[in-house]
Amino acid sequence: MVSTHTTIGPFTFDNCLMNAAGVYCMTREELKAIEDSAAGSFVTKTGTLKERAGNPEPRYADTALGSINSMGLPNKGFQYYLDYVIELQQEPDSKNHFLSLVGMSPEETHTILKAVQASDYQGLIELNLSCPNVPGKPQIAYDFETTDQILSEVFSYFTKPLGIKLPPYFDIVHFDQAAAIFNKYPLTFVNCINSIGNGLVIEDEAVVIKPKNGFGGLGGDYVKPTALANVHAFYKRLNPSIQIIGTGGVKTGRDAFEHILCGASMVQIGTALHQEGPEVFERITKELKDIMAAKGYDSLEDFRGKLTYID
Ligand code: IRO
Repeated sequence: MVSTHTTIGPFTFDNCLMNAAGVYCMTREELKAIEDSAAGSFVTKTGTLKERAGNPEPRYADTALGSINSMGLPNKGFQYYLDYVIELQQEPDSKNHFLSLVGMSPEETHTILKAVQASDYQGLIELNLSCPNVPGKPQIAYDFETTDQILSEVFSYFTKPLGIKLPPYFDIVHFDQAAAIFNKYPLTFVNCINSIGNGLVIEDEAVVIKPKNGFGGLGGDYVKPTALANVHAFYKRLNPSIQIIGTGGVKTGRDAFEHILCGASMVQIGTALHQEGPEVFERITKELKDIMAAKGYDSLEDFRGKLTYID
């Protein structure tokens, strides 16, 4: 009776929960484990034009309140992930997928997207405009002019369903300015949020990750209120044709429920998936369904975006 079925653009998903890019998605083996789990979909590790080794280890640490990472965009090159999602889409019972991509420059991004446009891939694309961890490369979507330029160019040739992964914004004016840019383009979705960039976690007298003297992207409990604010801010500002994927601080069914209440159509799990493995999807799906059943909700449509305010 209670269903967590959802849709993004023209695609349907039996479950609204899936991995967040970067977690459990580096290799075919990891992606297959998500495909075979209770998750409704998977997103690949962000693929660049060429394979990358990423930053020196240790570069990911679980902490009491979440995680910190400075992976530095290690990946097998976009073609590896493109080949795998094309292979899977030929299987009859395959889920629909998200291919995460970005270039090390706008030119590289266009080279990659033109290859994806020309390929047989029929699924969704998530353009990552928010990696906080490549030394010398700022988070693209904090630069509104560059973001506008990239999207303008992308949509001059790209016609497949594409969304963008956003960094968290922290100012109402920035929500307004970013939304005004995104509303100019036929985006299928925005995904809020990537990690909160450049935090610093200390144990005893030392940092816990090696790159950038310990600075890294925060995930988990630290980020949930910021994630919910971004989901809801964009839900309220974007054209209704642009759906929201909610990511940040989801470790229980209640957390997923809150993301949906703020307007999310799909909910991604990063830190908790890293800590628990793919079985996390079964647990959180059950917790979400229990909350829905207790409230008399049969589907996500019954409560999506219906956050109430104090008069
Ligand atoms: O360091 C990473 O690989 C990384 C990426 I591309 C990202 O988008 N977000 C993140 O926290 N880490």
